[in-house]
Amino acid sequence: MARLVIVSNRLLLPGTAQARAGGLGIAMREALRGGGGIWVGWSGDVVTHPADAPRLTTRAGVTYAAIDLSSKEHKLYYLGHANATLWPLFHFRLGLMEYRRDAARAYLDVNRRFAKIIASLLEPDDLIWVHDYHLIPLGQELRKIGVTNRIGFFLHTPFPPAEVLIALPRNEMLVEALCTYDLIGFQTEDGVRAFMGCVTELAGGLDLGGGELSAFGRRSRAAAFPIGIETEGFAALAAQAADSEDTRRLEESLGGRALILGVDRLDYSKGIPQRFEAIDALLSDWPEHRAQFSYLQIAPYSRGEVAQYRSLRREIEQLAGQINGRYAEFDWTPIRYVNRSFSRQTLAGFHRRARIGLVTPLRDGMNLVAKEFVAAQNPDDPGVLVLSRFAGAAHELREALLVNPYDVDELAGALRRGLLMPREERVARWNAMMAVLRTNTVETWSSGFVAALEGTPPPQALRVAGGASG
Ligand code: ADQ
Repeated sequence: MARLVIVSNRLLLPGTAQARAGGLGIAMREALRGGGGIWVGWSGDVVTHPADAPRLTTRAGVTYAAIDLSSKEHKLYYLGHANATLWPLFHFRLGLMEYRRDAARAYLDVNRRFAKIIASLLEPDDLIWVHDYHLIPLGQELRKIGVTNRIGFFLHTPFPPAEVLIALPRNEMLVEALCTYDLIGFQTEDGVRAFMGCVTELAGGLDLGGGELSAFGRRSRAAAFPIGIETEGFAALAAQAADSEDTRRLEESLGGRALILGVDRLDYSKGIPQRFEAIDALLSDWPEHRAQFSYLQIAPYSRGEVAQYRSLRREIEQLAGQINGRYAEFDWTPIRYVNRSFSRQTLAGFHRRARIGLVTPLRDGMNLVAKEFVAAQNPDDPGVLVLSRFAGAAHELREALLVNPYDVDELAGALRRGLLMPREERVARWNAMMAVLRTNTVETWSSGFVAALEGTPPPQALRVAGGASG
């Protein structure tokens, strides 16, 4: 098998808390399993003069190549174009999108700098796998400096349809950059369809069927690769954590009440204010549920330097205060809102104890928390997943209670239904979802993408005669 070179915005060195925290760290570790590969990315450090060469560390046969950012790059590329322009755009939140030409330029410049560094690490047969919206132009920049390896790209977020993407100035550059990859992976078929729409409507390219496309003088392929979790590993972790000190303390604090649990990064894509409003609606419309449950929302701060995240923080704090003020008793508060993060094991134990997993993003590429909640359940007495229709995970977890997260009353109704659902129904729904998670794991995701990339024709063979688009 060819050597794999993975590139993502953040590089997580093994053994660090963030690498253990889940998500990206686990997915990349899975992709690099077998050893011999390289993972390149931003170290997380912001320095005055970033070095031209990466800092290399080798652990268990994998080379980690860390690149620092300057404070200007951090501000304009990372906080600016990636997280204040592309993140809201890709989550269909045009009202929150900011655009600055200097940030767009810095985004391209950082991708160009990454490309030069990566080119110096490559061997001829390496497969290059680029991750996420921060690095869309990377493949094109690698091609410009003569890299002829196969290059694949995977987008962890949703991809917006052409009518939304056109709000981005110079959107055709983004579409062209994506078309430069030999394989473009999305979380769902919706993502593939939206991208194909952009290729044909905005770039004059051709949809050749079966995910094949022709645009900007070359051919390439787009496909869905829904990301999964380490299903059996997470289930085992949750079973162990059932007796942990943290789970016991949580149990005692609940005093026999049902637990509704939300676990997210504090991000406006996750729909947290709507969840709080749904708790308000549930308590006001069905007073018999008062003091019968506790809703624990775990949401550590993220991207605090971006203005939209600071105002979200204020909004949620106010809502929690108002709702708790309205319904709390001297020995009960409906909402426990916690801004710190917890270890994977502690979270696994909390998921297992929860009667309801409340996962209601307004838009989400996949949402691994939904999958972790299901995997963590006790097979004999599982909880109920209340899941947004607009999370990628809703395409696979059809037996969840699927809701429109904007409809607070529908959400409140689903919470009530979950609280009252008989055990047999919970078991039947859980079995169906768990069967899907046992089939689609993080391992099948990673090996599926790599096999598909290896199966693409060599890049040199893909030029379309004449070089014209379409
Ligand atoms: P995220 O938006 O970060 O990821 P998500 O998939 O829900 O969202 O979570 C990633 C991981 O972070 C999970 O393993 C989860 O356990 C962990 N996590 C989340 N909240 C946490 C908390 N409060 N404390 C500790 N750990 C927490 C992006 C996309 C998603 C996509 C993933 C993977 O936005 O749509 O599912 O990448 O492709």
